[in-house]
Amino acid sequence: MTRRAMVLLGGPDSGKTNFIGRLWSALDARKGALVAVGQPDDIRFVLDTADHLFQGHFAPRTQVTDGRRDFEITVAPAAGGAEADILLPDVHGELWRKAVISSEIPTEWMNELEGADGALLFVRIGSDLNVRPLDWVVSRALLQRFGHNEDQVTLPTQVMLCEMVRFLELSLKKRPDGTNPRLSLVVAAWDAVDVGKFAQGPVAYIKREYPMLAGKLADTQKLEVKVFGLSIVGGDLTADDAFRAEYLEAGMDGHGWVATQEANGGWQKNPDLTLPVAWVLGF
Ligand SMILES: Nc1nc2c(ncn2[C@@H]2O[C@H](COP(=O)(O)OP(=O)(O)O)[C@@H](O)[C@H]2O)c(=O)[nH]1
Ligand SMILES: [Mg+2]
Repeated sequence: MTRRAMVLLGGPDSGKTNFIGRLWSALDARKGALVAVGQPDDIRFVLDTADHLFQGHFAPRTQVTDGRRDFEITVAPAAGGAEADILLPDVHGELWRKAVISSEIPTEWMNELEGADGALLFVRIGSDLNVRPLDWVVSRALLQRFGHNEDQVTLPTQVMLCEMVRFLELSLKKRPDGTNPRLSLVVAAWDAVDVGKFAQGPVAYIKREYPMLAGKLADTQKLEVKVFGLSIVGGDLTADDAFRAEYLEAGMDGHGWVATQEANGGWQKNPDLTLPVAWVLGF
């Protein structure tokens, strides 16, 4: 069997853990492009997250001390075909942030990055922890100046995202067919945008909010990139009581979607939450 590792990265509070929990439920429900083959070994944290979602709550933020947890599972294309073992390490966003500030990736993650041929990069609408863009030159100078005192640096989110993309360019390996590694850029909490922004799509959102990241991704010769909007249950369980009541009534199945771009350029909600992973695998 092919072992296909991919990395999951993004800043703190960007939606990574909730996605992993929801992804497991979607793989297990066997209705998407990608289905689970058997039961993974140790997925207690994934089940915990899924449980929170079942009960109508987003999973609470991961504690820094948790460090890293892996979700490892065998998947196959629903249409039939070769199985793949995928490894999705959920590294706490704070640890990525520190790695970017110090320009040093722990050896253990470096091995993970070098063994992977794809990645999912998360940003989230409305995160309190999104740090507004600063001038790149100023940010660079800040990084150099405070590089050894990492807790004092407020790293602008887009500087961090660009550095993460640079890590990926440097370390991901080619796909088994010799083509460039794939990166799904996932804009989480896409249910939080209004109809007009939804129609413009997450690519336009990235260009507007993170122009430097958009530029970096447009220029890269080393990665194949696709952008998705994501809503893990189709609405906001924290702030929207009417939505939460309807969700609790109907259950999680059928809730949640991925926004994908159609051939005509328009954006559609697709109920298949496995798509960002299936695309990275090429399934
Ligand atoms: N409205 C909405 N909020 C979300 C969604 N996904 C995540 N969130 C919010 O984002 C917070 C952080 O998500 P989490 O998965 O813990 O992020 P992580 O720190 O990257 O693992 C959650 O507590 C939710 O409040 C979504 O699809 N829709
Ligand atoms: Mg987390």
